[in-house]
This record gives sequence, structure tokens and C-alpha cells, in this order.
Amino acid sequence: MKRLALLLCLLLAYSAPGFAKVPACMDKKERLEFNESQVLTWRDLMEKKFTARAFIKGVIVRIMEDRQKHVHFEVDLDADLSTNEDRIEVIYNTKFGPLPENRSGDELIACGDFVADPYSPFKAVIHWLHVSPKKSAHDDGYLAINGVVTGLIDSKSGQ
Ligand SMILES: [Ca+2]
Repeated sequence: MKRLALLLCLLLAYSAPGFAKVPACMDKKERLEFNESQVLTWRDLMEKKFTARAFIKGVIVRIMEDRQKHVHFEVDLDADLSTNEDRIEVIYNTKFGPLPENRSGDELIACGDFVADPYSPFKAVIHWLHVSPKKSAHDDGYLAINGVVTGLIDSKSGQ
């Protein structure tokens, strides 16, 4: 009985507020952990067009651009807005689901593809934040803002 109580306590601790519940982010068959510092290392070291799976949590600084169904966020990866060397560009395609309400300072979680992009002001882009229309070809991704998950609508099947 005591053991059960302890287990319950542990479970409650893990579902405490502040831990947004989001789906697993997969890289082939492996479940990714958040990899913000890895993303910044790739940005600094890898050749342009280098691509890898990314799973990041940060805060929204601002919307950089919003056109042709693509919303570009400036995201700060350590949530400290007084430091800006840890910022990247996150691009969401709204045809895979409506953009959750958002404002500067909100928590953003992105599961998708990192790409080293010299044309981005941050040299680092994360995109592909949506379900894969062809399951075998690419892992699913998503976007979550304040725990509200989007990107899960398969635009081909309309579901
Ligand atoms: Ca920062």
C-alpha cells in the first residue's frame, strides 16, 4: 500500500503543471529527447543543407513572417530573452492544422527536421512540423504551443 502511494506521488510529480504533455518525437524507431544544444552545435558546425531530426522546446520571441500558409517563428531556446545567440527559426505549415493561439513568451515545442540554412537570419531552421503523408518515407512531426498540439491533419486524406 505504501509502495502504491509512493508510485502515485511519482506519477503526480511527472504530470505537474509546467510539463506540457506532447506526443513522442521519433527518429526512425528511436524516441528523441529534447536536443536544443545539439541543434545549436549543428547550426555552428554543419554544412548548409545538413538535415537531422530535431525536438526542441523554447519560447516564442516573435512571428518573423506569415505568408502562403507558412508561419515563421523566432524561437529562443533557453527561454532567457536577454541572450539571443540561442535563437532559431521554426516554420509551421498551417495546412496541417490551425495554428494555436500564441504570443511572445509562450512555450513552443517543435518536432521536425533541422536544416542548416544560410538564408535564415539564424542559420538554423526547423520545419516539417506535421504528419507524414507517406508513413514509410518520413517520421511524423508536430508543433505544440502552450501544450496545444497541431500539425496532425493529413492534408491529402483530409483527416
Ligand atoms: Ca536566450
